[in-house]
Amino acid sequence: MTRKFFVGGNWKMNGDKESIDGIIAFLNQSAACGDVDVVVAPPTIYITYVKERLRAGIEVAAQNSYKVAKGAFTGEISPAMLKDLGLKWVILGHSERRHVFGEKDDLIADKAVHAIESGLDVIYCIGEKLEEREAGQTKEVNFRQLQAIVDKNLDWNHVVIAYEPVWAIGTGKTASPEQAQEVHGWIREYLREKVSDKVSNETRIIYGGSVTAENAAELAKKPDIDGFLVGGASLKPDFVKIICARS
Ligand code: G2H
Repeated sequence: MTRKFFVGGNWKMNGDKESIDGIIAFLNQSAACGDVDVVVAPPTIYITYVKERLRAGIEVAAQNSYKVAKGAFTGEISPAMLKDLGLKWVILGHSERRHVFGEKDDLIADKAVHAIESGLDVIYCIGEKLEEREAGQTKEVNFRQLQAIVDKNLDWNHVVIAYEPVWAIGTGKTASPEQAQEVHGWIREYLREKVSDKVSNETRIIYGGSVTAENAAELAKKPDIDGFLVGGASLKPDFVKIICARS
């Protein structure tokens, strides 16, 4: 089964117009390399600025969206608004949303359902904390986070799963290719058991957590690693090497 390689750049709460111009310049100048989906997620306020300047072939994602289309929800944005701007993707359930802002599985699953019903594709993030890994709970935690959307019976054609072990995020401690592959394999088997062979075979499972130009190629060789969600390194020209990691 060949799944199209997917590389997302999650800029988190970083950037201003000047630095974003620099990122757009290296992205727009990069040569296409192979069959790869490239999606960047700027801070919400810069989405239009980025979208108007990026070359065709690079999509823009939001870093979050709410579970309803409109209403009295100060500070939130809806999938309908993202669609209105011409966006196709949203990141949901990122560990910073889960652990800094206290988002729970139910809310994230509701957001995923609403985003897909509204016409967006979802990068659905899951991952265990260090203490959970050390307590032998890696499988349990990732399966619980996954089950939240399995329960919703959603259209899996519109989901990319990002496995991001929290202990590897922004710490410089990347999961080894073997550690990442082990969990990606578990996730794929879980999808086979709980959803279907088709969804298990076709859903892209990408890795996130201190991915760099140096470690991307080895990670990309693993059979169940279908791409990356990249934070810090997506702000630098080396991001282009990560996009090309499988080429
Ligand atoms: C994980 C990742 C991007 P970083 O959060 O989603 O960030 O590559 O900086 O660890």
